[in-house]
Amino acid sequence: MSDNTVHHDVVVVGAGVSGLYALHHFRELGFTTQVIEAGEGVGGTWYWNRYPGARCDVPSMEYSYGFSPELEQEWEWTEVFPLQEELEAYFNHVADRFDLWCDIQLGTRVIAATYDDTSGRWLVETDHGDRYSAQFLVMATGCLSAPLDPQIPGRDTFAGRSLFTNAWPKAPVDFTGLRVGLVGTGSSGVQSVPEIARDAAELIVFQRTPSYAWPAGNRPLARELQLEVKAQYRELRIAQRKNYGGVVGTSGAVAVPLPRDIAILEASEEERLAAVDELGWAACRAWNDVLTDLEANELGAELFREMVRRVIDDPETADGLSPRDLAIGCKRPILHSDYYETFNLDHVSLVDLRRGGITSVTPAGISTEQGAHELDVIVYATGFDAMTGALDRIDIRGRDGVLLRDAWADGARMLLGIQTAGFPNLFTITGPGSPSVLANMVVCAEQHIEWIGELLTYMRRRGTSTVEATVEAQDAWVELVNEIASKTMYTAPNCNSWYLGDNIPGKVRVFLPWAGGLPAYVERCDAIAAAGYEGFDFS
Ligand code: NA7
Repeated sequence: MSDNTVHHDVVVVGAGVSGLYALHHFRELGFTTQVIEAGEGVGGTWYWNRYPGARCDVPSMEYSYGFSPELEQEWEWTEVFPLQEELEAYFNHVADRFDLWCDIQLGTRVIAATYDDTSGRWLVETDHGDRYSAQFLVMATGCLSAPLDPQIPGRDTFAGRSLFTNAWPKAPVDFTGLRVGLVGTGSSGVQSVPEIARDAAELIVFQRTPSYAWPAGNRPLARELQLEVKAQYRELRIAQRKNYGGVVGTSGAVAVPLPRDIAILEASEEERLAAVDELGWAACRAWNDVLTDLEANELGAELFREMVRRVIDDPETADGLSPRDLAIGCKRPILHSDYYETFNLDHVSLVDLRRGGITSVTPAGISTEQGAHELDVIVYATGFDAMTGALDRIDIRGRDGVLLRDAWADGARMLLGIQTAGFPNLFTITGPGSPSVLANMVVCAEQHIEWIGELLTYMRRRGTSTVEATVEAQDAWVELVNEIASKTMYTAPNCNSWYLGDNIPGKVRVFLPWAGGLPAYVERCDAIAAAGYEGFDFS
């Protein structure tokens, strides 16, 4: 290794939710740690996705670190579901408070990481030509951080302004008087539509697949409620790890309530419609069979469409916004504020691409098989190459020079979503095969980092220098991940989602996260550690 290589115990890639805590925790354990971050600031998702209306769909008081009781008490949240700017401020505060900045290199992208068999160390290279060597490499690169290229012909020819929700400019964007086209109706599109419509002269939403979106019921966080939660934070943190999604539902924030003990298949049409009268948008999921039986799911979907018809004035727009041939529970539920209501405004319209897709972007705007639309701005809310994208974009070479993306050519294979065979001392925070995107990301990140921290301390105590998942344990885990997913709506026959990689042309179709819930996952992690890290090889 050349002389300008900087040596550390741990290199962490990414200064988002995971990377910040990884730095703090590993440093506390006595490991010298360096974080490398592509953005010019910290916060990861909450740094890049600064589009209007960007908001977390987990309540603020639960989407926060539990490692420091002082931090929990001093930080004041203002809303039940926090806006991007509040989250970005929170993560900046964390970096200040725990003196993290000195060990974070901002504005630097890791382009390659190579394991050296002889020294048992990772050599990490950046786009600035820096070289770091580390015993342990921790990829805190995020699950939704590699932007998808929408690959629409002519995209670069547009004469107006093109904006991406997942790389939004820092300077405020003024839509006043402009004709705006928005492509994509996942969470990012759904959140930004009402905000852009507030100022734009015209907003045209280009929708390929209608979403199931539920009103978030966001509101200011009352001081008394905040104090009440703060008084019970210790119990809350324990309860989070015992909850399927790591969200207990404090702050009264339950947008999608738990199902009642009634089967929709046994309900009459009057009873189903009465549920809509009573529960509104929640009615479609309020039955115990909707997420387990496809026929029941379709009956639930019809109740959702009934709500769309009740809210949307124009029948054609209502039909366009109605999901069809798409199971409820296939994709991540979307929470919104006034999304559907926005389509009742005169200057907002929907282009339902199911009736004819986008053919090209032209200098003037967007052309579809249904006609052309002249625009001043195009907003792409087209999503991410989820879970594996950020890892695939770095040349990560393990034992014998094998590239991680080649090792995963038939789908990502990891043990616990933490390690992959053939890549010693490489760890992934919230990687494929862990609850990650199906649970509260902050809780998942803390659990992973603490588990890895214990493993590193165990190795230091025993004087071992490398750890690596065994192929057998990894295969068994991947099989279990698939088996559990196969029993859910995530893999229903009519389900296409980024959980499965369906949004990326050519990506192998494999269900990526662990759908068995956080408690079962934490139990497995703890049992493996208690058994001397069963399934991992040490040398
Ligand atoms: P998503 O949920 O992946 O949504 C992307 C949207 O963009 C989705 O509606 C896509 O339609 C649409 N899309 C993508 N490419 C195109 C092209 N070429 N033409 C038309 N429409 C397109 O990403 P988000 O950023 O909204 O949310 C990601 C996650 O962040 C979300 O699940 C939350 O967990 C937070 P499709 O459905 O593929 O037909």
